[in-house]
Amino acid sequence: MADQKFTETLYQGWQADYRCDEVYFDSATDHQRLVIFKNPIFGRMMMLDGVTQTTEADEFIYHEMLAHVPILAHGDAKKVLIIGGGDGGMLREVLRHTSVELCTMVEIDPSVVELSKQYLPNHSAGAFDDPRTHLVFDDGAAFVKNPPHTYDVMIVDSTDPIGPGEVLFQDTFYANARRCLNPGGILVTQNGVPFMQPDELKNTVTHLKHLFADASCYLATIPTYVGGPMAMGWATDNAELRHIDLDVLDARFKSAEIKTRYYAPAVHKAAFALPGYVSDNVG
Ligand code: AG3
Repeated sequence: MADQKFTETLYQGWQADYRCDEVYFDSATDHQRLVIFKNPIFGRMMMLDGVTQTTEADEFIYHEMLAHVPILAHGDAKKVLIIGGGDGGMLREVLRHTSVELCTMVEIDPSVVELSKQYLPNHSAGAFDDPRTHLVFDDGAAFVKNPPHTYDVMIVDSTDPIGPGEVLFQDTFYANARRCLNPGGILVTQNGVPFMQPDELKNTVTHLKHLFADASCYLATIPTYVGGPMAMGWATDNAELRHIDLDVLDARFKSAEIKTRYYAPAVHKAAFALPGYVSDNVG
């Protein structure tokens, strides 16, 4: 079994092989092929349709940066909406904020939630049982057409724009997403690795700029999203929120009393500094 491997097939011309020491699940759900296995470096990891989604070892970077950056920039987020995020890692990070009163999570594939609870229990770490959690099984693109609430922060924790995730990168989705937000609300999105997927970032930010007063992206380096830092899309009508002072973030982070391993106020600030090859795609 030791020389078994799973190959990530996201990119043409470059593949990453992950050694597999144990397979926990490998089968098609109603929406996609879902694999959960163990790798010696990354621990248990999940692939959907041949693309690495999350691993025990590096998930903290992605989840901390997509949750705490918008919530702490906002400063008073009470209602949060997550689109996707079936593994529960984003829900866990959002609910660390005691100021959050409701977190609605909309996942298209119930099997992702079920299997993550079973094989990746540290991702959700009990978050699905939190009374503030409102779990909905639906297509995120359909949900945002007629949401039951409006939200202060919306996090799109999606797959790449292939298969079920494709609609979450289209302008109708972003236009509906904007209507889900309260005034001054913030939308953040998983936007791929810009060195490898420059068009994905360009397309999203172009759409977002038509809809919001301020749109850009910020960066975080996640080892299994190979090829350089990942871009996280950022959109809001309050242009000041991208430039919050460090001492304000410091104070908010301290009073939130959250323990993190990647997020820190200085990292938050630095994440918005974009190298030229990235800012070229952001305009
Ligand atoms: N979903 C984002 C996976 C993106 C991988 N894409 C890539 N490497 N370009 C993560 C789900 C974690 N909750």
